[in-house]
Amino acid sequence: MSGSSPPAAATLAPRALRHRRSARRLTVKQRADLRSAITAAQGISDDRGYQAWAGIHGLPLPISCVHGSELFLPWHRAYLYFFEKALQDQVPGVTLPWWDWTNHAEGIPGPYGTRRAEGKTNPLYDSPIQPSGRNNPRHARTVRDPGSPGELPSTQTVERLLANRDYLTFQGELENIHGGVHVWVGGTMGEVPSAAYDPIFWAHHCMIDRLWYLWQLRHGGSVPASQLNRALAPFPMTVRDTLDITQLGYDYAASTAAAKGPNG
Ligand SMILES: [Cu+2]
Repeated sequence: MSGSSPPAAATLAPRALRHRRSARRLTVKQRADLRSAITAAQGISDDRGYQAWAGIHGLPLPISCVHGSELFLPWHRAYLYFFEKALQDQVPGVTLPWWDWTNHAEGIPGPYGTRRAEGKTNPLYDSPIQPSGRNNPRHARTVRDPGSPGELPSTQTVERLLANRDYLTFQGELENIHGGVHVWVGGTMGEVPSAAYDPIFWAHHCMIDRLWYLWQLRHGGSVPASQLNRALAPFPMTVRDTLDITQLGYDYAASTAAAKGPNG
């Protein structure tokens, strides 16, 4: 964690909510802002930069991400929160979009799918991988090998998921669905040690975070009391700090959040 990291969310005064939007529905300006923020973060070689943020998840060691545990959703919520703040330090107001992979009309969403955008290299298409972050020493950049869009999780799968009342059951099922999408993207995304270097990692996890939020809206669900004070290292947050996204200063775009449905 950077020495200049913001304080824990619980100590921050409430402020205007920023909306995270579907990657497919970004305006031209929102796309451009996102590309600018990622490009700027890629240009920073210290711990505020893209490579350092991607490296927190996996390589270089320690591998901090939490999978297969009760902390899967809270840990990744904290991770996205601080990464988004790092992007906002570069381009004020920018937010992470989510990839609605239940829309089978396309696989990789448009802003992430082309090598070039607006006449320049598209920083959402791929990313360098710092030498210490390479799972395979020969892989200096992220690659993808996506399946066909129809193999992605369906709206019915998401509906069944959201119907779970029990938090831990819900979380376990969501993590499984999430893992399938990592494998679907393939290449770098298919390997935990390097997955977060692929720019689409953040849009995928934003969708996971949004599904947790939709579940929270539907079930008013909290997590088991025994979980609340667990720390989410290396982030200065506990599980409790992650439960209310409006306290964290963001929301999912109103039209879709209000529908409480899976369609972004
Ligand atoms: Cu993941």
